[in-house]
Amino acid sequence: MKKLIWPAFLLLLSFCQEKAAPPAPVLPVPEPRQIAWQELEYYGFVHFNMNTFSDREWGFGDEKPEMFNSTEMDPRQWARIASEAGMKGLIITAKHHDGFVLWPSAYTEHSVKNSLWKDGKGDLIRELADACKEYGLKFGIYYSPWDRNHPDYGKPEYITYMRNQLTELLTNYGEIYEVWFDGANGGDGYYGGANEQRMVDKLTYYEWPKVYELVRELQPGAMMFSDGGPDVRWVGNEHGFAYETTWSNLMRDSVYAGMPDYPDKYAPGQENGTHWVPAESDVSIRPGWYYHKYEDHKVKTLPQLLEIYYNSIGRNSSLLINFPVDTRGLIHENDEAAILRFGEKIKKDFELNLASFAEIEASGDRGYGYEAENVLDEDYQTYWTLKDGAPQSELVLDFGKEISFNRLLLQEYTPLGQRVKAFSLEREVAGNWELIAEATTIGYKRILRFEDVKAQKIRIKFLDGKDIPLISKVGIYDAPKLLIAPAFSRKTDGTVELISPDSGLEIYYSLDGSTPSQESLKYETSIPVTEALTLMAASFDPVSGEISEPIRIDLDLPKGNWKPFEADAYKAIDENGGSYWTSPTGTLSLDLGESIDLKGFTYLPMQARYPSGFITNYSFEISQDGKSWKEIATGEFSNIVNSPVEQQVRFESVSARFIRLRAVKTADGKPATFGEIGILTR
Ligand code: FUL
Repeated sequence: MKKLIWPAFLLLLSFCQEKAAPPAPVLPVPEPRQIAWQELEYYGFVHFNMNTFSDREWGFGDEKPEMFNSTEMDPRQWARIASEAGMKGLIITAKHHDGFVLWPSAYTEHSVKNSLWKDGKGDLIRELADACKEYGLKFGIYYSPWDRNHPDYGKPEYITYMRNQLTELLTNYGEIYEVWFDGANGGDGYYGGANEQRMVDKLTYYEWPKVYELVRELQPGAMMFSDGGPDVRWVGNEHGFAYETTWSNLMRDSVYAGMPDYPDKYAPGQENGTHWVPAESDVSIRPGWYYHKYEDHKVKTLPQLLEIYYNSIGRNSSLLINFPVDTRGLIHENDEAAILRFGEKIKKDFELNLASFAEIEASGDRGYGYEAENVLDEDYQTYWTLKDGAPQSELVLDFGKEISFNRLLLQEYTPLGQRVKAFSLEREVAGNWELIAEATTIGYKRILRFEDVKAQKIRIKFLDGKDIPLISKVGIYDAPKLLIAPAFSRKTDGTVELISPDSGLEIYYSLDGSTPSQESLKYETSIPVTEALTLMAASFDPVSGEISEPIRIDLDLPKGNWKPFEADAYKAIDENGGSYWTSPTGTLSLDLGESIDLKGFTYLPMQARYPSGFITNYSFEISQDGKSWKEIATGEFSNIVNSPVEQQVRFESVSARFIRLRAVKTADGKPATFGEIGILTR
């Protein structure tokens, strides 16, 4: 009998116990729509519009609607890929700066209704809205305030036009979760044939308060994005990185879209910011926002995408990754492979929260309902906090046995404001606490990466804050190693350096073309390579015993003794594909220092974002004295504009000390550029 009474009594007590009063908010705090949005974290951008077909980044506004056409256009493919990659929504460029609109707007002829796509009967906004619904994604629109096509741009009439179009977009396509207002605006354009420069006052011209009112009325749940919000702000750069210290608070009234000092002054947010306007990091999966065939080989690599993830979502920002949908109207195979690989890796990194197995103890708590255990569940609504007036505090986690880990994830309960200003992570070593990592802000989510650490007990200290910390989640993870082939670089003296994709991995290599294994040479320091050979290398994880796919690097003779005829042409033989030389004469002549048996040459076109002077037709000459030259090869680099990768030309073996590559023709008629020149002796 006694046995039954005691647990029942305890149960009764817990029902009667009242939850302690919640702490007072630290202002500013998010609106409900912002709280819902922050949980999305990761969503996609689609840049697909007239620029896709004109091969531009910014259209002038004079493009003909007929240029917009494709028979394969498939928004369901975009939505499928986004959802498989783990994204929670998609935002499409409904209208970019060139003014062409992707829906049959009643207010303009510059739209899909006058294109050849589906004989002018298509509505791409509708198709994508439906596809998003089918794949469980939220749907958002990008709308450029700047319109280089519209005759009234710059006049009050255009503001009515903009409001009319927004009304169409926000009433006819179901729920819209984000409305993206671009900060780039004002400048030259077609403007209905006027072909002139039109500047506007970015602060007043668009009558933003009225626009905001309209969006609120038609889509109360929609987040409005611009440099300064009102709901979500630009992170201040286009490479997808937030800041070591990122506040969701912003001096919103001092900010307007397109202001020149925004990135430096306001983008990281301010501790004492007056409004809750969290950061969104936007970045394209390729160099350009729009599709250009010549960037097919420049899709971001897995290590690059991971850097972006940890520097955006890991730093209190959402992440918006762009797909430049191609001229078929599909996400290109390379982009699809990259984003799916990335989605898989992120899933693996956070598969198992080791903290959920720990015993936890706090330096105190606020009372019933705010215990430390709340940080170990996956419920964002429950959090640990303290009695008022104790911003310095700590959590100790005991895993019961030694574990290995390399990630710490923390989340503040932001509905009551962002608070933490400094925190640290330590482990216990022989009765003492040893620092593993420290950082500043947390916000909605903060993730720290560090080398593998072994510990049974760890301590998280909240060192400074605007008030008591409210911690919703502590995550400890052991992210698997990024097991891909090492990267490499070469110096002009021939030395090769192999770069490990992750800490804790070993690298094995061979110099005879064989597939590397643990039995091969182990990479310790740079490898001197003075002859032509094939180097193969792979990364090896000593913990799992797994080895990556190998990379094959075909190396030729070092360039250290080469001398160009013109001094600054060294940039074309510096083993750095990122640098280039522009030749005023269209030729590049080299002294190889000695007579060499040549079997061919290589030409890497310049790799910069806005290329020029690609050689399309060449002549290759040799000389024994550097004075009289003999042409031994001539031809065309056929697809170099669309695919600016290294070109290889082979010929009958010939011995020469001097070589010369001459541009017979360049793609754009501009002076020839040389990214890198090499020889083939094998
Ligand atoms: C910028 C625009 O000018 C680019 O074309 C692109 O749309 C990017 C997302 O925003 O401000």
